[in-house]
Amino acid sequence: MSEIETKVQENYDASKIQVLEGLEAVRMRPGMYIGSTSSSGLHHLVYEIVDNAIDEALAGYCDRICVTIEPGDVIRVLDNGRGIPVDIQPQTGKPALEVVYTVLHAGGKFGNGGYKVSGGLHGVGASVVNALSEWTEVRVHKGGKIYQMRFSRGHVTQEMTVVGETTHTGTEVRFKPDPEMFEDTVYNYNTLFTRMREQAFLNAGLRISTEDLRGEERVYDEMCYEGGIREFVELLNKNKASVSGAPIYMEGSRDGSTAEVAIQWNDGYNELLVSFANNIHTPEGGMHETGFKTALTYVLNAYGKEKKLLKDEDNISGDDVREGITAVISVKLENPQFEGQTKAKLGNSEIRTLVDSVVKDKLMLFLEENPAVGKAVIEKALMASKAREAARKAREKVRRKTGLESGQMPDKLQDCNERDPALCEIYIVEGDSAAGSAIQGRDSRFQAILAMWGKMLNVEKARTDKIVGNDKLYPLILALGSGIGEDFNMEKLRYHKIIIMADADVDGSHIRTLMLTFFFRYMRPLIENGFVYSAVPPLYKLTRGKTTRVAYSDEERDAISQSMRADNPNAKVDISRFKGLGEMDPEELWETTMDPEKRTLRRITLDDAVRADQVFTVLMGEEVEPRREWIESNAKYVVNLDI
Ligand code: TSJ
Repeated sequence: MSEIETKVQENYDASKIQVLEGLEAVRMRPGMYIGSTSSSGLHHLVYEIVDNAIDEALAGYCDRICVTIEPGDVIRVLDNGRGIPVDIQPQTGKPALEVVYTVLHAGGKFGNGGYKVSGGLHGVGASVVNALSEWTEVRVHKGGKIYQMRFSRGHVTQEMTVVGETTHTGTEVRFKPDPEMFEDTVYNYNTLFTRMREQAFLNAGLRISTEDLRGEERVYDEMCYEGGIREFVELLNKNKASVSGAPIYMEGSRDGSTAEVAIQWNDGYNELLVSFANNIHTPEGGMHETGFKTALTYVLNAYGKEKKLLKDEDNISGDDVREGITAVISVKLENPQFEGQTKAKLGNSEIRTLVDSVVKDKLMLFLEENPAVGKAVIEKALMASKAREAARKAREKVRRKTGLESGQMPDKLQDCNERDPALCEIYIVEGDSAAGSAIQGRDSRFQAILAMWGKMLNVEKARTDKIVGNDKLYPLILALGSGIGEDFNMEKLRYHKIIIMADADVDGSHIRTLMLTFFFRYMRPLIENGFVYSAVPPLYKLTRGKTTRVAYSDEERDAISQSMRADNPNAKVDISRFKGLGEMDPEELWETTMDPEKRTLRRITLDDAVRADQVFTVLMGEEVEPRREWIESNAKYVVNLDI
């Protein structure tokens, strides 16, 4: 309070008092204006400034924006727009430029014809950045002159001055975030780059560059996408095979709002929907997404029936039509209402109607003109629908069989005697001969063995229904007892240690990848709770006379070999490589890999599973090129997935 009073003393001009009060409020409660004073708030300052330049681009006067991180984490933003107006405003008697920078909420309220649709999370703009910066410097190129003005923590430190002449127009802003206001004032280049690239996609033809001058080497990226969100969809779908050709683009406008949608289906099974309102990401979705989904489902059902690709009784669901879809939705509207937990959900219901009608009209038209795409998409949705039905039946079958009867265990399972799941382990073993050794070598009181197939992955493709409805995984689902997917129930889990025992070679690695992918997609809580393990079988057997030892790595092999010869360096130590689990006899397997007293188990983390899922997608996908690239760059990793 006393600080404001002091300023009242200093500045007799009443309008100035108000200005100071406004920006003092920003410094008192920065979080209210920029979300937080953590790294996210720090980056938000840049977005606030860039948004102004993007508005100028939207208005059609600017096609170039440069964002630079200068040494000392000073930010510089430059555009080639008309330049912030510098004329004296009649109401305040001050240059518009000064008002923009010193009056809260002034952004966009001056000039004319400015179509204000962008805007940061809180839409407060330049004055907030000024308030939260140690210093700010603005230069405007306009009408042949260069105007400059400086500020510090919201105060004017240099009145607007002409500092030179110029032949072009544009605005240049430099600011240094105030360390008194932020927990950390170091910028992350990648964060800015990603955000700016997103903005470049959302504003077709706008050239945005990002630059980092802090390090020894200059980092520079330039983004310009003539195709706008079409190219965004292409990027998101980069390593996937399209089943619908190039991205399908639809747009339309009504009552000053516009909607743009780009979609493409790939041969995968995931749905990726990215939506924006006024260039702001809306991860919580909202009316634009709702309109899109309704229209998409409607159009594909209507089209499919009209073209006799669907039977009258077929009804493909929203989930089915969106299987494998990548979609970017971008709407621009005058008064966006952001709702939800994180204010990232669009509430304007008129936008639902707009997106709905754009997609209904334009997609129908597109499919009429591109019947091959129409057919491919309907067929895919129909497959999805059938897979979903098969999965549902498989779940039901599991549900029935794992019901009350306890004698319903699969043939391939040799169960243990113990009944308390917390004390029980199940070894999932690849191949019949390894399973045979495991069955004989195990401690049957608490160790169960489930024999699985070998080498299936080379022939199997990655359809979701082939994972879920797979006959070969069915015994596993039955043995674990917990159900899958929506029906998963931890209470019913029969073992708290699920141990994947596969060879330390490529095939073993494939098996592990499939198993982890399966657990990750359908029984994720098992991994989250740390119930899934990988057995660690030995790689080498070392023998000297009657003494035999095993090693789990090359280093250990060398160390053991040395220690076995400690008394006599010339002694002969025979080293042989275990070729596979199948070659071990039951005692060997027990002692090296299964005995809880001696074995090593590697707990599978969610990270491992995510990686496996990605590996699986790449390895099993139809696209040859990324698969080859991936194998080449990860050759070692493929062989030794988890060692
Ligand atoms: F606001 C700001 F300082 F943060 C900022 C504004 C920062 C940057 C990098 C650029 C801009 C900006 C503002 N670029 N272009 C404009 N344009 C206007 O402010 C402008 C110019 C002329 C007219 C007009 O009606 O003649 C209207 C406007 C809004």
